[in-house]
Amino acid sequence: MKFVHAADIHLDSPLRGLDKYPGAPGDAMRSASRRALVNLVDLCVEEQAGLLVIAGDLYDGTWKDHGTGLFFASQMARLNEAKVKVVLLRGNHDAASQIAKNLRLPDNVRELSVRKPESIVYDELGVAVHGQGFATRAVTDDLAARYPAPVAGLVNIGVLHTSMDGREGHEPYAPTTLATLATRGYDYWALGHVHKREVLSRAPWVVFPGNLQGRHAKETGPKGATLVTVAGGRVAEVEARALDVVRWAAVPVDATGCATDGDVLDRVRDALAAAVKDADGRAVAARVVVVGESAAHIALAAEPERFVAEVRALATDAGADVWVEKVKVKTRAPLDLAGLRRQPDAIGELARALDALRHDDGALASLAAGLDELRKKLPAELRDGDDALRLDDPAYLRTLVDDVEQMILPRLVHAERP
Ligand SMILES: [Mn+2]
Repeated sequence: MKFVHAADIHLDSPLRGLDKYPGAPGDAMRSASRRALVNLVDLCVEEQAGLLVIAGDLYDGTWKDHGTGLFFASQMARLNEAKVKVVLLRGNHDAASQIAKNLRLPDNVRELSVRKPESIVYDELGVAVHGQGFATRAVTDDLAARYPAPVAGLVNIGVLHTSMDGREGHEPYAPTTLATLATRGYDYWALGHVHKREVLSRAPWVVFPGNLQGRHAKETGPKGATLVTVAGGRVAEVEARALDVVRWAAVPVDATGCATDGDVLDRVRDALAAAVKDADGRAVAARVVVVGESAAHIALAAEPERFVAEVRALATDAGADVWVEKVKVKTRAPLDLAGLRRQPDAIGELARALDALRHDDGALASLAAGLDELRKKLPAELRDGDDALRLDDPAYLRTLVDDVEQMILPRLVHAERP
């Protein structure tokens, strides 16, 4: 008997940060979560799995319209025809309190209660499934501690939406520990919530399958579900299967030694080609980060918009489905900073002032205070999140000093000795 463990499908949620530009593959990106779900159903059918377990956050939140629920129901009907049972429970995103609309699902689908832990026994599969879903968005109790006793003679699967003992970037919901899970005496813990795949234990098996489809630039690499083979009444094999249709890729490009921006573009082209190859025919959403000490720095820093446009044009020309989500230029000029700071002229004075600011916590704090009015006027997406302009944070301002140094000094030096 095989079963498939998935979680965090976030059906119909958009992929983030993919703005439109000419030639960008828009349709492929918009339908990604649905097509990944189709891949999940295909996997269950092809592997003749007896059971699909979905460990929460099937939906991203309440649906815009019934289309989302109807699409899920249609895929569950395909599993019903193939005689695949489905057990799901609600996570923080699709907690009972979050999803107002109701939906009739085919008979093969069972939802674990949100009121108390319960067990569903499939004698024909030799499996008992235990779990409790989220009634409200923020469940802070250790739900697993009250899960039912295992059923003797069956393979016992615990389903839980949890942050365990804390995972970076994830809300601390239904926290628990490996020790608590082990006391339940189950064979396999099918977890959800954490979007990065992780096998926490092999005895018993405790697995985050990761989300089905990466949704933003931090969710790179293969995404999918976990295929579990049961033999002789125990878990015999656990394997990751990639089911994503758009692969997020971090594409680092080292511009060290490049003489011109054209040389850098050649390296970007090669790096994008490698990312496309890694994605095995999927569409790629790429974040290109150019680093290194390079004479091309002045050209890149002088007209960053032009460079970004050229990178995107190059991705479009490549013919593959590549979406350049963002281009970050973090190159440095081949400058003798220490030498510049010793110069007795105006450039030397500026170089010294920037360096002094970097090391002066008081000055950075008063700069932060001076920028406070500006910070309050920033739109929300620039005040929070990964790429926020944290103008109230002296450590962040210190990184801006680095940027300013690399923006101004090379051009002044270049203007003096072209
Ligand atoms: Mn979640």
